[in-house]
Amino acid sequence: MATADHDPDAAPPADAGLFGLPTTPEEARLVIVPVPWDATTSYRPGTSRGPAAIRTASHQLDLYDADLGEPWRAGIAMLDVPSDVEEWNRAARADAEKIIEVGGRIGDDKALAEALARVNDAGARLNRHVYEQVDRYLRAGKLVGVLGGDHSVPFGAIARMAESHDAFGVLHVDAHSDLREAYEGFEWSHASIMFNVVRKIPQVRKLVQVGIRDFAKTEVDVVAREGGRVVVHHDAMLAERGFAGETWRDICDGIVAELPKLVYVSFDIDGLDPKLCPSTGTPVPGGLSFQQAAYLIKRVVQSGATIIGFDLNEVVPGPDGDEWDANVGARMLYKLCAWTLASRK
Ligand SMILES: [Mn+2]
Repeated sequence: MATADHDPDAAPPADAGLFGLPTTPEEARLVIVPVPWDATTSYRPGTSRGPAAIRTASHQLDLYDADLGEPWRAGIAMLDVPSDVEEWNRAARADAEKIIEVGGRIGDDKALAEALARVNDAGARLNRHVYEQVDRYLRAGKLVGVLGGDHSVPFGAIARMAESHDAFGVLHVDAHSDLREAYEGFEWSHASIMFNVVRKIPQVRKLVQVGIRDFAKTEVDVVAREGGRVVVHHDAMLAERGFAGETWRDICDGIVAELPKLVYVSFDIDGLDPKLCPSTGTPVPGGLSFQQAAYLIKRVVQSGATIIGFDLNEVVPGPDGDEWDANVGARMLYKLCAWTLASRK
């Protein structure tokens, strides 16, 4: 069945694609690349199961959007969850657990040093995989979003964006700054994604972080060293401005004004209030409401900026088949898809 014949009011079959759509990657305008990866998750693993859980939960969504009408009609499709990546992840995770157990302090233990080297190799391989997937669909003229997996996942996607765009900004919604250098020794740690982006991708002219509420002194030092290239909107400060009477609209427009006209969105679900993502790996109290986050994305597009790509990560399905985390993740994914499509009209 073609996208145009899809009935959004009918219950989709269990084997339907993302959002219950029949759209194939070939006919889609926007392709979602699922990456089942949580090799270096330090606290609670499970985000490797995020893409499959989000696809299942997405069948429950009503697809009419109050702002944008029927964005799905443009064609949105998610690739199959790659089983080879699942296998690399299992192997890397087994090695990583030995290192996490000793808090990354491997000393002169040769076996641990070898395990660490294998984890770092696996991270580099994952980066190549994501790069190649994104490259393939960009070359086919598609828009691309990446669905993690932990927050190490999008590095290859952002690196690929840098080949198409000399200068762009990253809007980073997260509870964490992710500016740690090789956290626990893992060069490609989920907690190091933005450190790696800032260090290795000069085309990222601006990194604007929103919702940050758990960070280390070394990360504050990275922000200072970058001298304005990295802007942090701490969750507490955003809340305080609201308490003082500033509107969320004004706050969002200030955030948007800091970004270049080309924007990549990196969205960690734990940037939201943890009641919206209780199973995520590293939850922190505070955070954005769903509507605050969706409105921020909307203001980016309404400002005239273009969303060149995005990722959504750190969604962990709940225990015993609880769908809440994946339900919220599917809804945020739909918002990201819808506004990305709208910005490219
Ligand atoms: Mn985070």
